[in-house]
Amino acid sequence: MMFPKDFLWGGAVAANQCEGAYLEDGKGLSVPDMILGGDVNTPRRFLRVTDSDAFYPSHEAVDFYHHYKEDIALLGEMGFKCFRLSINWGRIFPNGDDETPNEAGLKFYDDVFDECRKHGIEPLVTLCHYEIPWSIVTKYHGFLSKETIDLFVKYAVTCFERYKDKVKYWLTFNEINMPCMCVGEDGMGVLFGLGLMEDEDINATEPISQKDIKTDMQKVFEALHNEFVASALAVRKGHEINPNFMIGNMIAQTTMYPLTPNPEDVFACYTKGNFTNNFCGDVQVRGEYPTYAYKYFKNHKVDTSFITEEDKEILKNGTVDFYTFSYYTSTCMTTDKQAEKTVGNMSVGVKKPYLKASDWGWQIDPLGLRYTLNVLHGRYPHIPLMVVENGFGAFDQVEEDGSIHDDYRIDYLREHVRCMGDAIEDGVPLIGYTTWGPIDLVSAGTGQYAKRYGFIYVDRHDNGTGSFSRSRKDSFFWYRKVIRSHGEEL
Ligand code: BGP
Repeated sequence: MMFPKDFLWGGAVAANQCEGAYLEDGKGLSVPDMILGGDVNTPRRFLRVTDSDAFYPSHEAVDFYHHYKEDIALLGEMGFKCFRLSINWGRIFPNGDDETPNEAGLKFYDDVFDECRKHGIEPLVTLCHYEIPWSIVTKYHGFLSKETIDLFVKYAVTCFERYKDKVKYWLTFNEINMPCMCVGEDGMGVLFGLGLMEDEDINATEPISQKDIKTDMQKVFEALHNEFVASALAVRKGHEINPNFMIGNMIAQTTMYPLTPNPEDVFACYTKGNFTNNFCGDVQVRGEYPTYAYKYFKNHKVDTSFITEEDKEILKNGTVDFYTFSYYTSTCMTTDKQAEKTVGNMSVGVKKPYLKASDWGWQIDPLGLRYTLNVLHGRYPHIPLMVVENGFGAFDQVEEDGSIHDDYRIDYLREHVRCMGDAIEDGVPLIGYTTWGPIDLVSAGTGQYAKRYGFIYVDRHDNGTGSFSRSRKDSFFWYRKVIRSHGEEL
């Protein structure tokens, strides 16, 4: 195995999926606080929080807010070199447009980063992992408004200045391409990513299923453009504050293959994959909109006058230092309308023959990760890559003696680590790997506790029972061995 000695082995979480304490110490509401739980057969629903006693997974999540010391100590015990986590924007600016930041929120992350350093763990911080303050949705329609660019930059600068000596690695927006996958299909992805929602839906008094939340193509791409601008401005400011910062983008990667060698399938795959997987990365790495994006907009009657000359200049001057992505699954493309659909990380496509799938239907394709790394390196040869999410959501069984034998998770991770090692040998400059949810947390897609990714089990269940106590699964010991041996012992 070819993993470098300074490889950033670790895990990744998002504030809204692990912290809980959703109104504690001055935090304001943010988007996920409005999304009810679901399951593999029941889509999540939106309902603005009233006094309802409905189940909102983010409100308690796994209570990392009160367990962070214990959790980070466990990550340290596994030998983590890196811990990816997000700052919940609403803890810092509870209403999004507050004059001054909330000191209690800033202090919390100071403590978290200090705790990481104590255990020799490098934090990798996502500034916005679907955590747009709710007031920005209601007052500004999320990133549809130019004012939100300024609000984000102010928030980013506040974090950069406060943590400039504690955090080196930053990501601006989690899975910035999510709206490209969801537009016209799933309004929850658009709400998560852009904080964009129609007033009629915002004010609904009955829950709205994620598929029924309305999305408007013109508005989605205008808001996404503003997000690109906000990201580029933040990159620029960050480098002014600390020239050593490494600031990256983050893409939800769903690798696509043509279902058949029929050129029609090959071309359908190329155009779809290019837009969903590559478009945002091209803007953030190369600093300009690619020509195929203009073609897409033309085909979908999106007026692109929002891409001004001034904004083009900003994009050019705010390109990222490294490219990061999530990778769970792959999919196939075909022009055959009868082919059986598959599911994945909000992705659309059809089932790939040959592959097994998780209980949530996400197909398992480790070699696809090696392929993806090689393709990405070919596309952006001058910057390092990092896999910042990968993992296996599964039901875990706790034995009478408290042990958890999660061989299925180990099998999944082992094969993906092996393929990353092969990619490094192929010449890919891969600098790190953070598995998704090293501590069990609530799922973003379904809102469940039962869909577990962790090396560390959290005793909490969808029926509201459980003590939040933590315990080590078999995979905990396996990952510790992998890190200790620099990927030699799998
Ligand atoms: C990514 C998100 C994460 C995470 C992961 C797994 O899209 O960045 O927040 O949740 O997918 O998805 P799920 O939670 O639906 O299993």
